[in-house]
Amino acid sequence: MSKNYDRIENTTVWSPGPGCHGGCGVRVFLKDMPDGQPAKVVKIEADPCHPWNQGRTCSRLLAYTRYLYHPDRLLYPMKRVGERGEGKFERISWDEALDTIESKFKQFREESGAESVIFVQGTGRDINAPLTFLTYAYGSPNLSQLGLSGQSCYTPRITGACMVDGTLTVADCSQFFEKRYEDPRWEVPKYIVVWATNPGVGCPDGFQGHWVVDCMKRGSKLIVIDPRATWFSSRAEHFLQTRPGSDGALALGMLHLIIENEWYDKDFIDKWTQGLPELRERCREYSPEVVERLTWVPKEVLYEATKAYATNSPSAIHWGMPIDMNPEATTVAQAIAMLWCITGNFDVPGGNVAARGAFGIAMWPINQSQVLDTYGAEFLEKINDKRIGAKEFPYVANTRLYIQPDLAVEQMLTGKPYKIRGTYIQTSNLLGGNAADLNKHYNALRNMEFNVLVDLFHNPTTMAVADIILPAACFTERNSIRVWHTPAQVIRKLHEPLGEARNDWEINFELALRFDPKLREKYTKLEDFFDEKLKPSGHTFESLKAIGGWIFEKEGVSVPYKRYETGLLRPDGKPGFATPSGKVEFYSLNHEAWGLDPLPFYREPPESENVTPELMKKYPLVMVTGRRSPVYFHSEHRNIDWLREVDPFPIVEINPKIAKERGLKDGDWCIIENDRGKFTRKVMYNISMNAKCVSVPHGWWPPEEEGKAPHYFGAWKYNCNKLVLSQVGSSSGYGGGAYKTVPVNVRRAEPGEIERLGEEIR
Ligand SMILES: Nc1nc2c(c(=O)[nH]1)N[C@H]1C(S)=C(S)[C@@H](COP(=O)(O)OP(=O)(O)OC[C@H]3O[C@@H](n4cnc5c(=O)[nH]c(N)nc54)[C@H](O)[C@@H]3O)O[C@H]1N2
Ligand SMILES: Nc1nc2c(c(=O)[nH]1)N[C@H]1C(S)=C(S)[C@@H](COP(=O)(O)OP(=O)(O)OC[C@H]3O[C@@H](n4cnc5c(=O)[nH]c(N)nc54)[C@H](O)[C@@H]3O)O[C@H]1N2
Ligand code: SF4
Ligand SMILES: [Mo]
Repeated sequence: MSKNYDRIENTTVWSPGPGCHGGCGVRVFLKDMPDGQPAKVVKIEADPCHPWNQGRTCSRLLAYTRYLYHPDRLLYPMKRVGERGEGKFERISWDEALDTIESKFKQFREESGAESVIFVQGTGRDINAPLTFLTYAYGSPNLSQLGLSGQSCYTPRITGACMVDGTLTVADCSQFFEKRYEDPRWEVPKYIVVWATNPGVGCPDGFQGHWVVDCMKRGSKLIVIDPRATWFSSRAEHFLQTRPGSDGALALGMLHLIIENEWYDKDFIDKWTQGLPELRERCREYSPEVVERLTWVPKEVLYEATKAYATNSPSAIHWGMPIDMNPEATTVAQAIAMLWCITGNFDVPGGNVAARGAFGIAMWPINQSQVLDTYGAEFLEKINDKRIGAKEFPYVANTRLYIQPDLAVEQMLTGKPYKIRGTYIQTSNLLGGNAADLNKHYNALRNMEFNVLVDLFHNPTTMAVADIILPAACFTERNSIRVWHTPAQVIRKLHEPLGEARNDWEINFELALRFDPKLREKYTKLEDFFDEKLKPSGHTFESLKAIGGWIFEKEGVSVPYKRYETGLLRPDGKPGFATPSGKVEFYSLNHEAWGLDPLPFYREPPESENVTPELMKKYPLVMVTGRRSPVYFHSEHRNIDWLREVDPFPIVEINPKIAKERGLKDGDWCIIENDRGKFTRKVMYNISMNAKCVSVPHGWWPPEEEGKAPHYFGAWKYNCNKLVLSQVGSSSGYGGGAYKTVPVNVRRAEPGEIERLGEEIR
């Protein structure tokens, strides 16, 4: 058979299309086309020589050609010509689109200040750097993942853990070394705690699930903490089947057992930590009996699992986003970070290693001190003055640069303390799956004078609120760089984009130069910016491309281990940790200074059996939303035929016992409801589900349904977020989006009820 491609090129993926937190090295099979047409991608596969994924990848990547060449892709800039919701858009030129955005946003800036525009991203695809660049060039303090209640994805874990050990860590699966498992410096973790994550399905947060499997093949045993059975739990030595939202109590219970049984690392504690006596006192409130009641984990199971983790070094914990959706999530993150510190598993081979970008490269300023370095004190002061939530919440004011999203949506509705007039939304589908409290976000966005959306397909958000839509490019259509931990990698453009789609980076770069002309003195083209960032690696964009596209740091900040001994963890270069005391803080001096509890503690979910027992009588089941599907990324990919075939329906996973009690058979369409609303799902029996919980995947809006108002592709029929609270869930300002602990009832649908569901937009 003759081959249907002309050449194979290598590059790195970081969405679009698979929908990912990125990193895979891939091989792209290209066919050159006649008459100057863009080369065609005929096939794609994982690169077996790339150290990150070593030939492994996901189904969404393998279906890439169905995404890139999908007939519904947005290929030209468009403006709305009918009423919002009518679905009438007209093609316009890039010049007209960018001129309109420039003049509207400049008008808002002059009349109401730059803070009157909120810049919105979804999860961390290749978007954090370009959006931050644009936001600050325009001058707005309001950078956000609007809709994501409590900023409850990674931010609470990162910021909470920083209070303890001053950094972000990940389970050590040898990913910081080019030779990976063969590197003699690395050790196999004896235990890996898989805590509130299912990494095989989603490779979340730059961590690949197959790395855990690789460690298991080399001897690692598992401890899994999850309310649901998963592939990993079925292979675990200890499976702690928890009550959703109770991870804080569990972590404190583990700390209590470790301290009382002296299963800790005494040398490390004496030399490098402070606050153990205070922590010990606090943990006494979390006896095994109390923890069993709060978490549903039998105390014997708790004891054995804790002992296994604490007395077998090295061992590692890898955690997932449901931690962020716990009430008071930053303090839950604190407690878990204390576990890897107290047991001496911090920055040791096979433990939890400090995760640094290769060569110390930071693509965008993440925290206050980096803003200070990049933009200066005056700018930092200015944005802190107006940033939504900075006055109310110490973490918003002092740690990461995102606003408090639950306050932001209120402000969009009330105009208090100042009016928000527009949004720039890039990589987020708020109404199709992201935002808690769907109706509230719908009304807030409709209340804006001008919304810009940058996306690849129409979705409920573009339909309901977009005034201008800009078409974004797929990953083989664009240049970029990725330095999320290691290695430093280039993403290379392999063919011209389809239609007039553009790289998000190029779009934002051009707008940024229009809003801040001074930037033109520094950069003439986007690659100048990339070269500036890559400088510490000794490479330019082109030279890194020429050597194969990726490079590891040989020695320096991103190379483990025990960097607290060598001064690589602190900005001043002194040994120790980047905390106020320079030590691991079991008692947080930052918290003390900010008026927060210096010690970790547990809070109940806002609606739960112990807080709102009356409500639980009416809605006795806990809906845990958002477990990931291997073939979808959030609200994407329902239109990709190869993927949809695998997971065709919006389902609810339910224990057959409680389904039968409600007269529901496997495959029936049911109603799921609480006082905030109702939606429908197809019943799927799952005998491993706890009989008090149901599991509902999020992000469902079938693209084949009607897009215009009031249908919005069925968003109001299937979107579970109608029932999710949007309210501040943490005294720090970050965490506590109550997506995993929603009281509901499940019942049979009345005749005609499902058809009417789309009509109750309020
Ligand atoms: N009920 C419930 N809701 C949840 C969650 C949950 O667990 N339960 N999880 C929450 C979490 S953790 C997160 S992070 C959010 C995620 O929320 P979002 O990131 O908003 O997720 P998506 O629904 O994938 O929306 C992304 C949109 O951007 C487009 N897009 C994808 N890549 C690009 C790109 O590179 N450039 C541009 N311009 N557009 C792109 C896609 O077509 C899509 O329309 O959802 C949250 N929502
Ligand atoms: N295929 C695919 N991959 C993805 C995504 C996607 O949409 N699709 N989304 C990406 C994004 S933005 C994120 S944030 C990550 C999320 O990925 P993860 O961090 O892995 O989080 P989840 O998939 O929400 O949940 C993982 C497990 O936690 C369990 N869980 C639910 N609630 C609780 C709880 O309260 N406590 C405990 N201990 N466990 C709980 C769930 O049952 C599930 O098995 O995935 C990323 N990767
Ligand atoms: S496996 Fe993960 S990083 Fe690799 S292409 Fe798929 S989603 Fe992206
Ligand atoms: Mo996320």
